[in-house]
Formats: sequence, structure tokens, C-alpha cells
Amino acid sequence: MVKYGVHLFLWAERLDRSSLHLIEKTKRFGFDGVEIPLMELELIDVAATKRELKKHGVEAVGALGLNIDTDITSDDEKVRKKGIEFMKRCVDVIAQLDGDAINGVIYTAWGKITGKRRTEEEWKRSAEALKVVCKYARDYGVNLCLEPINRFETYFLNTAEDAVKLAKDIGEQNIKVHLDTFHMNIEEKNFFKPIKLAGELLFHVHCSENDRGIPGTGHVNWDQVFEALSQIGYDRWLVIESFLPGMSKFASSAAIWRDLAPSADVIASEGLKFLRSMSSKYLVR
Ligand code: LER
Ligand code: MN
Repeated sequence: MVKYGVHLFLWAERLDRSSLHLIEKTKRFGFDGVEIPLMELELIDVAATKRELKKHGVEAVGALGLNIDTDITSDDEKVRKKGIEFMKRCVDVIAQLDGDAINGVIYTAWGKITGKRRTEEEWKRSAEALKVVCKYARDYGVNLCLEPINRFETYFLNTAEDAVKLAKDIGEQNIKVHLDTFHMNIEEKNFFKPIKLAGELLFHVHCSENDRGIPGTGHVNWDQVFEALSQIGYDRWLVIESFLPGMSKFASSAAIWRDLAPSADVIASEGLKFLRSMSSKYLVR
């Protein structure tokens, strides 16, 4: 059975004490889990978050985009080491919250563009660092999921094919692939083949319309998405990802400059209704 989640970025920029109440809201809207941004790890009150998750029966999923200070492809060895240590701390937090995955741009800095194609050296650095983190995460039962994103947000990993290749080069059991329909719409030829190609490696899906608005109201080919998910027997998370307009820290990375729907609540409620209807058509046998 798939599980339904919502990315906290729909309602708040970070999970600190002032946004803990959103965990109850997640449940009230009918989601099984909340995807928690780990970028500002020091602001997460782990004990209070765990209490709130348990109280409302909501599961935690980790979301991460590395930044320039934690970039594991950096020329500077100190920065690469900092990236590894930071990801290990993210693993600790997600494990304490009983989550089993960290998803997102975990292979380079989110938003970094060098103006060139990726180099073999950068690829090797990313794979080596992620191997170290995977080995650490294995003992905690945490998986690391590579999310290819579009060319305007990274030059490093844009397609499912490359994500599978990087996962294979890392060669650890807990390295997985994460696909996001918003990015697929820009970078892939269609929605069916990349999901089939990821196959058993596919561990996480961001369900996001082509404009990051309400899933089901744009031109993402959801029939292809769900047909492929059905064929690979996908039974992990379907997470609605959109972003709060007016974010301060991550606005440039996500490039959200206008309202994408009447409200964030409408994206959550209408989006979930749509995903459930697609699941009942394709996934529930
Ligand atoms: C960014 O565009 C995105 O899709 C996020 O999931 C990155 O962590
Ligand atoms: Mn995403």
C-alpha cells in the first residue's frame, strides 16, 4: 500500500517550535506522513517533534538539499567532510523520529550551477561521500534517495537514468532513487519509462504538478505515472510537494515567485483527493 505525505514546505519554511502544530494539520488533512526539511537541523526540537508525531500518528520522512557549505562535490576536502558529517547528523535525527529515508538533493549543493557539465571528479567525490553516509545510515535502517532535479536547479543530476547510474556507482543497499514529477516534466521524454527504469530502486515520489500547483490540474501525465508505478509494484510514499510563496531562505532555489493555487490548503486537500482517485484506479487491486 502506498502512503500519502505532504512536504512541510507547502505551509512553512522550516520545522521549528512555531510550526510544530502543522503535524496535527497533516493528520487532519488525511496524510500519513510529513516530509521534514532537514536543512536547518539545529532548529528542530527532536523530542518535541517526536512527541507531536506520536500523538497524532503521523510518520516522518526526511527532505534534504545540501548547500554550498556542505557540498560533497566541492574542490575543498574540508567542505566535503562537513557535508558527510552533516548528513550523518541528519540520519541521526530521522532515525530518532523513526523515519527510514532521507530524500532530495543529497549529491551536490541544491541550486549550484558551475556553468559547465559535471566532471568525472565531481561524480567520484559525490559517490564516495554518499557511500560513507550510506554505510553509517545502514545501522540506523535509513535509506538515502537521490532526487534528480531540473537543469535550472542543478547541472549534476537531471534524469532518472543518471540517478540509477549514480546509485549503482555508490553500490550500497540503502542508496535509492527518488523521482519528482515536476522535474520529470522538464527533463524526461515521458513519465512512464523513467519510473520503469528506476524500478526496484524507486523509493520515494514527489507528486508535483508542472507549475507546482494542485496535482491533477496541469499537464503532468498522471496516467503514465500511475501505470508505471503499478507495473513496478510501488508501495512507498506519494508526497505532495509545493512551496510557500515568499519563502526567505529557499525561494531562489525553488524559484517560486507567485501563488500557485487559491491557497496551500487547497493544494493539500484537492491534491490528496486526486492522488487517492488515481491510486484507486491503478494501484489498488
Ligand atoms: C527541489 O526542486 C525539489 O524538488 C526538492 O525535493 C529538493 O529537495
Ligand atoms: Mn522534489
